[in-house]
Amino acid sequence: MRRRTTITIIVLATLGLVAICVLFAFAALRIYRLADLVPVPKQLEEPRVVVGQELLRRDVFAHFGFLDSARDLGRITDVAVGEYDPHPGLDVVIAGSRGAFVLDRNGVIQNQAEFQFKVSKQKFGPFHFDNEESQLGDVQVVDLEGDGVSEYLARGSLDGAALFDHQGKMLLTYGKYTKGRGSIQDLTVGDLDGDGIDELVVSWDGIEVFDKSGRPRAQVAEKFSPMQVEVVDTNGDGKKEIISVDAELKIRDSTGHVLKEVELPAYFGKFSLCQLPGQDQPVILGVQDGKVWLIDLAGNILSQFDAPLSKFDDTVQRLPNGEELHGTSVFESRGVWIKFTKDWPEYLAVITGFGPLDRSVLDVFTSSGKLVYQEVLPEHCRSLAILPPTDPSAAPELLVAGQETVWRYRALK
Ligand SMILES: [Ca+2]
Ligand SMILES: [Ca+2]
Ligand SMILES: [Ca+2]
Repeated sequence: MRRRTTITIIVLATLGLVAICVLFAFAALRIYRLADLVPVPKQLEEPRVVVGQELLRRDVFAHFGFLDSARDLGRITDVAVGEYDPHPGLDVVIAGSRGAFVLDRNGVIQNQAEFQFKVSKQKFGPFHFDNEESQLGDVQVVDLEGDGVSEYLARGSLDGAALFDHQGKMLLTYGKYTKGRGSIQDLTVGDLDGDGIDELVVSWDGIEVFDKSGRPRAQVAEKFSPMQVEVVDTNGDGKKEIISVDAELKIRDSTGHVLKEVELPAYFGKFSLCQLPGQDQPVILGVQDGKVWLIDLAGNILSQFDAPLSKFDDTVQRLPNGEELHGTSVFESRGVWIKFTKDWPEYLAVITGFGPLDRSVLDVFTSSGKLVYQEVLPEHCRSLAILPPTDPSAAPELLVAGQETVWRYRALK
């Protein structure tokens, strides 16, 4: 009898353990595959080249799979090409939510940084555990002093925004969520006083400016603060201003006070700055209403290119906790002008991402807005960069960064 009871207890305990494991696995899977909860619109279901198969060739520059190096890198949020580590020579830096890799031009890893997050003590019922504060938003490659050694800027989320040095050591963090204040909207960097060292510009209940070490410089309190701020010289006088773009372009001086507001014909939540060929000042690039917009820093519309596959009905999915997911609105877009070969004109390559979808669209336009290449990519892509050739007479390549893969495009001739 006793033996049977013991066996029953063992069986029940094993079953319980298995059930707990299954539940945990399911929970982990749900978090990782959150994107799967949002229906992919028909037009984006199948990753494919839609237009211009004969124009460009794509291959994998680097891949960081879920089981290998992705643990050190997290999901990729930025790719940058330039002089970014102490060894001379061109670097390709790939930054993710947990760290960054420096690669050479052939995609060979040179070194890596693992971000050292803050750890706080959390209490859950009778249990205490360490909570790693890694919800810091998209990470961007920056160089605060222009010394050719990269730093990493996490632009802010529930655990605030943060700066990491080249080795991944946390330099500062700011703007963590509190019940009263919410969390920081955005943190960006830029040299506002022209001394060659970047200042930090924060959007959080207004605009705050700090020096590189986090000492306060200026503050303007406001009820609503912009979702995104950037630092750029808007009028060509050599001094940089702070800009934000939503239903209007707002230009502020280096202390955060508004200098100028220009109404825009569409609402842009996120935007990027894009360098026009042969011009010093960048322009604002945004994708909205099925079009790629280029807007100069005085607020003039320069062009609107039709970007089919960037506009869908807003599919809303309700999660069990009541949270709504807006699946298919354009979330963010970035663009670069690239001359794929000596004989081709400059093309504008734009990568567009959609909320939490595992898809992006790469559009390549001529300067008059003709779509010459279009591809649906199987990952959420947030960044693109130009890889210049070693031999100046050769052709550059385009790098496009998805969450796990960085692809390389070159001209097919
Ligand atoms: Ca630096
Ligand atoms: Ca400065
Ligand atoms: Ca200026």
